[in-house]
Amino acid sequence: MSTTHTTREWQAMDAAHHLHPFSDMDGLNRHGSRVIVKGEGVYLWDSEGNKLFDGMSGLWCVNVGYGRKELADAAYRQMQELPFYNTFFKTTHPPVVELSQLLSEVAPEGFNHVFYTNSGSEGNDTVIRMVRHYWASLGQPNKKTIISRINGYHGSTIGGASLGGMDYMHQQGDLPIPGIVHIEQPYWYANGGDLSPEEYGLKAARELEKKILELGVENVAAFIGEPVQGAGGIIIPPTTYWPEIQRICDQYGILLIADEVICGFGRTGHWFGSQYYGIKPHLMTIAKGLSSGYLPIGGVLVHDEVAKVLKQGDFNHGFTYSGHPVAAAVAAENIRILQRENIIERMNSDVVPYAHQLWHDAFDHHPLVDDVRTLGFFFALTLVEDKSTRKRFANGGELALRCRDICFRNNLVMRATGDSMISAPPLVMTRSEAEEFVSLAKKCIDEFARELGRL
Ligand code: PXG
Repeated sequence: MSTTHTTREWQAMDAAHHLHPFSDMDGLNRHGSRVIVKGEGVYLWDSEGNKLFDGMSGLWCVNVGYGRKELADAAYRQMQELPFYNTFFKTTHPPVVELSQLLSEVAPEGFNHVFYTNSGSEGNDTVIRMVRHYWASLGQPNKKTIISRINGYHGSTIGGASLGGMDYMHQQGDLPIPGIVHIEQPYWYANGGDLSPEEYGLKAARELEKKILELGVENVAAFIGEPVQGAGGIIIPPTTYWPEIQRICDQYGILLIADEVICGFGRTGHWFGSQYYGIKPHLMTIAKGLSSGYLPIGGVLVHDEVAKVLKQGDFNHGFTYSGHPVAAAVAAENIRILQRENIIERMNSDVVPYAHQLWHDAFDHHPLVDDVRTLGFFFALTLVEDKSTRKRFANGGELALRCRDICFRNNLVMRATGDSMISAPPLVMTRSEAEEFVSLAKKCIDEFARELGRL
């Protein structure tokens, strides 16, 4: 495994020089980072030789699993042939053309164009500039405001974090930027009160209509949302929500943007989360599963209706590495793997129903948890004080972090978000791996419930 340094040496160097994202550095360095050295399939290994089940697909991205030689070969071949060239000044290259062609094959009808970035955050920054440029090109420069949602996650750049609805991010760096406003998230368990999920889904969607009328439709450019909120805690909207959002966007003629960074490339059991919900966005932000995380690449899939306007002139936007040939070659091979191995169809016909059943059998009647939820390869539950009244813990966030630490000690990677425990394993998880995953999760939640005197 890691032979050049001992774990302690890696940890000391890490503490001395590396600022981690979204981390309490003081706490982290007191305990030392876990050093991950290898991955294969759904598993990871640390520098002490421990084998972990990766219930987070890296960071919602390693959809085809670790250790894919085809992807390493694609990168190696492309690095030798043409490691870099730009696409700014009347040039292109085969990997970016091939990937664009492939994306228009797998994307929903009408999505025949793609703009490349290096990440989801840059994708959403691109979206902000693109929708404003679109409306300005149509002679409506005042249509600038983008409506987003509280507790949505759209990235960490200034644009991405502004679109996102995370207070604790807005507090750092004076965000959101002007022209971005937030409405309620469709989170029935927390906000639904006495309404049925279906009634509440309509109510939450109609917040969009209220906001459009309040701002004046002549000032509103677009609405953006994740089909299923990922980082916000795997929040699966009621079935009535997205159709009503679609109706409102259609009625008022504003653009609908689906942030597919997590939902895209199979996570929901469809190529895109928009397809699961039957919605027709104008733009879709993509990243993560596009390359299964093997190299950084993201982008914006653009519907013909918007592309035909953008194609009439310059869009003064782009990154040195937009459509980087090596990242593009790896992403194209990743899509071919998803196609060749029928990974999405296989999930749906086999592992998804089985794993959902296991998850519900393990947790539906568990005394510490409620709002047990599954969709495609999303698995989540909420730690609750009293499930009969949907009463949540006042210190739920802190409890979930303690629960996550128990999982980590037991070699299961799960995330804690607020008072939810969430998981999104690689899409290649087999039935027997699903059994192992759910029994590990159950063992950890039981251990925590015993610690709290709830079992
Ligand atoms: N949109 C969505 C829906 C995301 O989930 C981004 C955009 C930004 O992508 P980049 O590639 O710029 O990170 C994301 C990223 C978490 C976590 O804690 C989630 C993300 C990133 C980091 C942490 O769940 N999602």
